[in-house]
Amino acid sequence: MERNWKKISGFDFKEILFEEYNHIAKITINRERYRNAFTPLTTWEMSQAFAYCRECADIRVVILTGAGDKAFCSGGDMHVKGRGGYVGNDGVPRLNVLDVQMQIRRLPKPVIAMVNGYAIGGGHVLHVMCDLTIASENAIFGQTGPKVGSFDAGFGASYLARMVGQKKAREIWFLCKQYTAHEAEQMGMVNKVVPFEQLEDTCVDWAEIMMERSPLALRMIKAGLNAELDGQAGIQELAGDATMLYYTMDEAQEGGKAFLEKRKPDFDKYPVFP
Ligand code: S0N
Repeated sequence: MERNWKKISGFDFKEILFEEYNHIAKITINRERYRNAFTPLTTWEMSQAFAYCRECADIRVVILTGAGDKAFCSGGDMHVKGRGGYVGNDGVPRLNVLDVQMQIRRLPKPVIAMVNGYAIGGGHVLHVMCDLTIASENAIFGQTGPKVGSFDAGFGASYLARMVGQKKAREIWFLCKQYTAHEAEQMGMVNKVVPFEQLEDTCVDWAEIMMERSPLALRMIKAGLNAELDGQAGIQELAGDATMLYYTMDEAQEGGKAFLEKRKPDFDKYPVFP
């Protein structure tokens, strides 16, 4: 189905498209010529788009994808790989895709990877970071790091291993083979495989189903699933959500009010659940 994706205004992005339809934001890496490899500018723009998605209450689900029908993302752009990272126009080497990884993980809304072709290297890690992955039948998955002089031993290794198991994760990294969409689905890192023509429809359908669910319930589930794996940082995320909820309650309001009114707070009037 043809959808009227509207450009989200206020940004002058050069390497991504940032669009919205029915409370769904779509972030598209727009470097088709290079199989949607990312530069420091691409990842900086993605960071800004994800920050907007976090702040904007109207956005309920995010879809991450790549332009065209050949690639989701082929990782860091080798043309600008220098010593210490990927070098932008300012001459500074950066690994700022790591910030994008964290933004996806901490976004209190579902993120769907819409994998429309190659998800390779750092591009593979990006789909791993997303909450759900829906892939077209032509999608190809794999890591290449040890073949091309890089590696992602962070989420790209440990979170991948949680998904596919330690043996498979080691195979993926040590051999640098490529896997079909169905193989990736069998390994547990893809939720659904569909024909290319149905890819966007399926992602939007899934987004719309999730939008019928309680946003706060989804937020808490995501934080809980993260917390199990993320140690103190995961507990901080979950605890932050608990604090946010506490602040919506009269009991928390009473404490602040009492301070400002220079009296003792009366917490006894609020229910205590077993
Ligand atoms: C994706 C592949 C398999 C597609 O093959 P296909 O369809 O045969 O197309 P090609 O002819 O190969 O490509 C078309 C044009 O696109 C260019 N291109 C493709 N990928 C890249 C890329 N990654 N960088 C720059 N250009 C790319 C081709 O060069 C070609 O251009 P022309 O027409 O001029 O020849 C195939 O293209 C492929 O294997 N690509 C390389 C994939 C790869 O190895 N990617 C890994 C890159 N490294 C990372 O992502 C590392 C991540 C990382 O370093 C990291 C780790 C930890 C923390 C942070 C980071 C970080 O990156 O920030």
